[in-house]
Amino acid sequence: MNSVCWHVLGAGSLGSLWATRLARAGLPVRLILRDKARLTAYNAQAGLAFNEKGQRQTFAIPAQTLSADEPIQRLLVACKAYDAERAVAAVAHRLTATADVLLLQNGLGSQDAVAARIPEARCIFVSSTEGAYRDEDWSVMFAGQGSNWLGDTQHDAAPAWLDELKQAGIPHQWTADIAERLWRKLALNCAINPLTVLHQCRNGGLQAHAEQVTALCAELAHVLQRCGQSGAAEGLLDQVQQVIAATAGNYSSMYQDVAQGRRTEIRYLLGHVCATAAAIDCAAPKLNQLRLRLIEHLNARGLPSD
Ligand code: NAD
Ligand code: KPL
Repeated sequence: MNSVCWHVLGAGSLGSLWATRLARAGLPVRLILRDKARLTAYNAQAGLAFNEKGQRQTFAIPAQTLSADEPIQRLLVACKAYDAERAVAAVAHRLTATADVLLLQNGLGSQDAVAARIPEARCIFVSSTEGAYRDEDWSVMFAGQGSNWLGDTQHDAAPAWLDELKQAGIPHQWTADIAERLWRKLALNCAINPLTVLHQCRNGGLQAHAEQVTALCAELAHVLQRCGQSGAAEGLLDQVQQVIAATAGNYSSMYQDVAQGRRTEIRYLLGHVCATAAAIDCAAPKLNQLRLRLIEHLNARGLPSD
């Protein structure tokens, strides 16, 4: 039987990381690019490059624009959380009646917004702890081993195509509770990333602000418990301290976004926790204050605060 084509929407860091590994395994892949200009630029290259441990391999993955008319059976949405809904809306008419849509976005909020736009499709949420960045256009550096947790909030059964991820060497695990995974990563990101921006430090620099981290974790755990995510609250402070120690020399992704003048995913991280707390009448003064300080910091640098 012929394999179903993987349409990868967004040829950024994670999209390229997935697309090149799928192509390396001989699986059919198509990149979906924003417009004709991007398609022309891509077609002028030999393909998409994958770099790992000093080795570089280029894959001539065919590409198309959002407005191509090829039907989509399996879509990997690999843009930022703030772009996901609009990007999916642009290809919604191309999805088949039984399409699977994988959502790679960090944080929470964008996945439900996308799922509401395409009620017929099976939406699978992914929480990724892999790391990648683009060293130049159309070239991705695999920067950090990790895994991909996949799950579906509507159906428990894992899709048969998970074997293709194995074939492609994409580390993954199916979970019956993807919401807990996403909430836990969100909490971790909320406890670390905004403070690294405000204190202008690497993750390890937060060891000098241990009291602030501890108080924030206590409030995050309280909100998680109140919103029915007790599992994600368990051992949160310990995990945050472990991540701070293990990544002490690194700059958080939000720190890097701000330093490079890029929009952050604040709305889907701190914004989502604060909105959830407000919706259930749960006091979260430290998180709200942190969010306001971060917004002020972003505004002062001319960056969007949503
Ligand atoms: P990125 O900015 O490198 O890539 C996003 C790509 O999507 C860009 O190339 C952008 O041009 C494209 N895009 C946006 N709108 C589009 C549209 N309408 N049509 C076509 N393309 C469009 O982002 P990334 O780092 O790959 O992150 C993607 C998601 O994965 C984020 O939510 C991020 O937090 C999460 N994540 C990233 C990493 C990482 O190491 N990069 C790790 C874990 C999670
Ligand atoms: O995921 C991260 C990020 O920088 O976004 C870590 C390293 C866990 C810090 O929150």
